[in-house]
Amino acid sequence: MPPPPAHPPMETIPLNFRELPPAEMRARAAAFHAEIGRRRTVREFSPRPVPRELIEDVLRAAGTAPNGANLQPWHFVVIGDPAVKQILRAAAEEEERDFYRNRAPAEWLLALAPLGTDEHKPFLETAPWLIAVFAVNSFVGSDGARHPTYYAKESTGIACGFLIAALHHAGLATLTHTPSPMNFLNEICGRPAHEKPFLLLVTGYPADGTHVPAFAAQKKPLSDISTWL
Ligand code: IYR
Repeated sequence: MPPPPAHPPMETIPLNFRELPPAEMRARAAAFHAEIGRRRTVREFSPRPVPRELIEDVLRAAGTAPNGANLQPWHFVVIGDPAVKQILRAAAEEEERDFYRNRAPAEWLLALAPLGTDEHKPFLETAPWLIAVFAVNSFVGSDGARHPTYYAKESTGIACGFLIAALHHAGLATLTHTPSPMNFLNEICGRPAHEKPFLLLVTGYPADGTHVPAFAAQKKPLSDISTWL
C-alpha cells in the first residue's frame, strides 16, 4: 500500500467558547424552545419585499452548519426575479399536478389531507424570495481533478435547518417545498448535474390574516420523541 499523502501540521485557532452561568443556560434553552416553537410552515405569502441583505445574512448563517469534511457541500440559488419565479411555478405545478392526480399513493394523500395541500402553488410567485437548495456531490479541487464530497445530503439537511431557524429568528415565514421530482430546478437555476436539488425554500412575510392548520401545531411530547438511558 502506498503511504498516505503527507499533510502540513494542523494549524489551530482558539475555540472562542462562551461559558454561561447555569441559570442563564436554562433560561436560554427554554427561551429558544419558546421562540423556535412558534415557527409554523406558511403557505400564504405577502408580496411585501424583503431586503436582499437580510437573505445574505441568513445564508451566511446556513453556511456555518456542521458538514462532511468541511467541504460545505451545498449551493443556494436565490430567486427574486418575477420572470424566473413564473417559470419555476409553472414547472413545479406541472409536477405537482401529476403527483396529486396520478403518482401519490392513496396513503400519502391521506397523510397530507390535514395540511390541505394541493397542486396549486401561487406562493412561488407571491413570496419575495425562493431559495433553491442543492446538495453538491463532487467538486473540482485545486489539482484540477474531480473529488467526491461526503454526507452531502445530511450536511445540506443540517444547513437547511440552520437556514429555516435563521429566517424565523429574523422575523420571516418559510415554507419547505419539495416538488417531486424537482430536477427541473437544475435547468431553471443553471446548476450542473452533480448538484442535486434538495429543497425549495419559500420565504417572506405571511399574507395578512394567515391561518395555519391546527394539526401542524401539535408536536409530539418529549416522552414520545426521546429515550433516556
Ligand atoms: N410535494 C407536494 C406534496 C407534499 C408532501 C409532503 I411529505 C408535505 O409535507 C407537503 C406536501 C406539495 O408540495 O404539495
